[in-house]
Amino acid sequence: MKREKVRALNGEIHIPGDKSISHRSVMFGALAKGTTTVKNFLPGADCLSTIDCFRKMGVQIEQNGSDVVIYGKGIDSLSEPASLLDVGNSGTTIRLMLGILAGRPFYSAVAGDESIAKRPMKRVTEPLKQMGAKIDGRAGGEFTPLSVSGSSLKGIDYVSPVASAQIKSAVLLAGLQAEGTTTVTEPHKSRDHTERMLSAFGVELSEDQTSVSITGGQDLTAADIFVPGDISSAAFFLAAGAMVPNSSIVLKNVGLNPTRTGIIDVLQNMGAKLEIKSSADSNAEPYGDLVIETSSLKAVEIGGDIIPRLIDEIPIIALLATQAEGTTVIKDAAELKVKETNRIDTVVSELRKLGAEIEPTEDGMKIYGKQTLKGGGTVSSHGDHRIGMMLGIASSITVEPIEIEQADAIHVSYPTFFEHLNKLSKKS
Ligand code: SPQ
Repeated sequence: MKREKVRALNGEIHIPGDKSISHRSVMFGALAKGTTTVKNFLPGADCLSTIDCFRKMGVQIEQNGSDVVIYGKGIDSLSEPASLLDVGNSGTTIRLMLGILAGRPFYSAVAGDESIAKRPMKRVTEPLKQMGAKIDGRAGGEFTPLSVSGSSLKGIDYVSPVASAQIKSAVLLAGLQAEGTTTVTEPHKSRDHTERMLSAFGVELSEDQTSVSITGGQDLTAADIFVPGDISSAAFFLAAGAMVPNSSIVLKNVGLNPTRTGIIDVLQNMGAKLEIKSSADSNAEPYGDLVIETSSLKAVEIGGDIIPRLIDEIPIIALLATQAEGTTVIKDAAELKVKETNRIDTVVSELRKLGAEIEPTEDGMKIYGKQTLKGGGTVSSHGDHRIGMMLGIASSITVEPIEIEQADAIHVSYPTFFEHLNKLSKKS
């Protein structure tokens, strides 16, 4: 796909539903008793994989664009899938689903695409095995394909070495089916959509800073869910609005859960003209409208407990940093190495192709600003949606047009991304 510089970005867009919340709405709706309705569901490839997997376990799910209805009959009604549960590119689907499958009394086999086959699974299969799960796979359960023979589980007190909502959620979902209480403690608090949505489905949890506990044997009751816009998708347009001259963009209904708003803190620290217009709440998830204008930006240092609050935004923050005065340092972000791609390597290699001065470090990167990005060549998403969208935004500021290979990867989380970018763009 060939993309070229734009003169300005102006107008208003509705950011599609949050990916993390959309996955959970289908999973918890499938475990609940009763009819769950979901509005503003994200019909991206990852969330459609989740729907497909639960249909294979006998759950009736109707999906019409961003409207979904799940006819739940309770967790005990899930049935043995007759074929492989294919999660596509979705780490959230496989890791959360493993927590559910671990306690179901049937056999299942789970796998995904080439990227999933490289992503570490022991971070989830190990604690699940400690609870009594029977899971096998390549390298002793580290890599897909994985097989799960459901068994009876017992609660554990798990101290996770990394802040990860996928680990926390998998253990809690197994804990829901386990005897006794299960507690997960993290080094820093990760996104808490599982906790908020389980509460909306009537499950009791107790939380204490970086720990959360659940007692097994609780039933989920169907709920009506409105999914706020995904702040990780909005982040691309927040960055674009701040970097492209003569711009002013309104982003409607963006999720503002404090475990996800690190990008807002970073933009404000960089000096961006960013305003939060209004805010509301749905199923305990806050959201609001954001307004961003062209801004002069300064470098920042990012590390510590803000990292889980913006982990998926680091590719776009790296691009932003090329347009900021000074040197931006991102540290404590080694988790980037085990995402859809090694996002330290792919961000550095693709931004260098555009002419950026950027260095990888063991746990992050250093970006030198302020630079003119020349562009003019071919870059690739490497099959990673967030790299594809970062490059899409980069093309709006490069001097020469750029060719983006594997741009289709964006369908995982934001199928209408280029449509929205074109709608806002004034070409020179
Ligand atoms: O689902 P997947 O493929 O893992 O997606 C990513 C993304 O960029 O969209 C990660 F690559 O988001 C994760 C996120 O990084 C989604 C997620 C969740 O919904 O629970 C949690 C984060 O991952 P982790 O490993 O910190 O739990």
